Amino acid sequence: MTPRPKPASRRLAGLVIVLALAPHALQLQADAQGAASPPLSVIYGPDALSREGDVDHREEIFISVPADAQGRFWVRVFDADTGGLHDTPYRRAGDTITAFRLVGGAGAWTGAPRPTRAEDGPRAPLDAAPDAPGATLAELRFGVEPAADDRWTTLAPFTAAQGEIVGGQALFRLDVIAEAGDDGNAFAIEIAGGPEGGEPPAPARMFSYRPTLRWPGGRARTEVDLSLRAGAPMTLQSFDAADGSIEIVSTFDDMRLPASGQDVWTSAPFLAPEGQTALAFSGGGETPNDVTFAIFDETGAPAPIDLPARLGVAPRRPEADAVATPLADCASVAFDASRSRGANDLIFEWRFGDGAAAAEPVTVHRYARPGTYQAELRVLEPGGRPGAGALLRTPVLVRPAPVAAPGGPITVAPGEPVAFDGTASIPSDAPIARWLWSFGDGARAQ
Ligand SMILES: [Ca+2]
Ligand SMILES: [Ca+2]
Repeated sequence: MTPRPKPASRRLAGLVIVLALAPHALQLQADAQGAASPPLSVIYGPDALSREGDVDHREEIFISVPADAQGRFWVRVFDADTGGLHDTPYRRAGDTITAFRLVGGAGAWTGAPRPTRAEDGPRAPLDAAPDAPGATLAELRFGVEPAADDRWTTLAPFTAAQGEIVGGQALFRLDVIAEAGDDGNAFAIEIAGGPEGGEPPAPARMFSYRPTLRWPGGRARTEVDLSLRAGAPMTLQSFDAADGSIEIVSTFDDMRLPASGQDVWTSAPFLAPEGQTALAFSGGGETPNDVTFAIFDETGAPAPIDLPARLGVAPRRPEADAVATPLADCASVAFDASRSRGANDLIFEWRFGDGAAAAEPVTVHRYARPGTYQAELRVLEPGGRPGAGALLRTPVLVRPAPVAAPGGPITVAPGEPVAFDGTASIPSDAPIARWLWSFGDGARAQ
């Protein structure tokens, strides 16, 4: 291993690069986005205890943009420093050095080692991850840096052509490495259209396979989006969630998963739900609380976790209200969801349990065959965020209709009494309770 230069000189080198790449980068101002939300990614120096929640002192964040995107993208980091606001100082506060290294070219994504399942229980020491392949496009280091505290710093620009091209996407890797010290460095990354921010020239996605994230305590919770195949068996493995709450929030359902205790790995199997899905962290024995986690599929491959994390509160779901009323022909049922509550422009979906569906809040459905059906009402607020929907299941019993048998044609003279016999009628699944006759001349009997 080659000896590392002293942190101070590396830091200086980093700032020189900032100046070279972006003349405006040091005219730093905390913008509205930065001021509104604390940074939720976190990394601890190698001398920190593992019960701070960071097992490898390293974050690998992948960036994906369309391979044919024109123009320049800019990687920006909020609160890149360790000190001042947002960070977690320890014994030797201010000794922590964090490197941010943007990597492109062959191997930037495909060559990066993927996390594997750890033994559940107390942490086994993780080997320091070797540097993954790829071409270094930019590298900056930060220690205590008032110029980078509580504000955005521009790391570097890149173009799609500099990435690793896979399936029409250009992929990059941002290695965030805590090289020295024991403090916690909270930060956030964004991909912008210019050195001062703004929309990128094409959609840019960021994801990680085993992020370390924090949540600040109180009612606020930290959420990340997941892209899972509905119904797939998955396993969430978390480390040091300090008995906080971990929930899978999907369009129609919340699923609480067992969280890890302090300084241990815990696995939690679950079935991927349908719809927009997020993972939400809150509560627990530490404030702020930091967790490292990954989600594995049945083959042991890790699923991408979308970044950046966002801060939210538990979503207010609409309330589904479903009434199913059998109609007189026995085969038809009136469905009424009109008393559901939520946004004014609620979207309704009935699934009647026989394969048919309808999109009106009030509707009538005729079943082809008697039987017991599980009707489902989905009520959805527009926008498709996780937690925007409510689902209600209603059993529907469609009874076989009785068959009336009034007897054959009868020829009689006027005034002559006629005997009618309906006893050949076939009951449904219950005895016949009443016979109603109408004789065609206005007279009725029962
Ligand atoms: Ca700071
Ligand atoms: Ca920081």
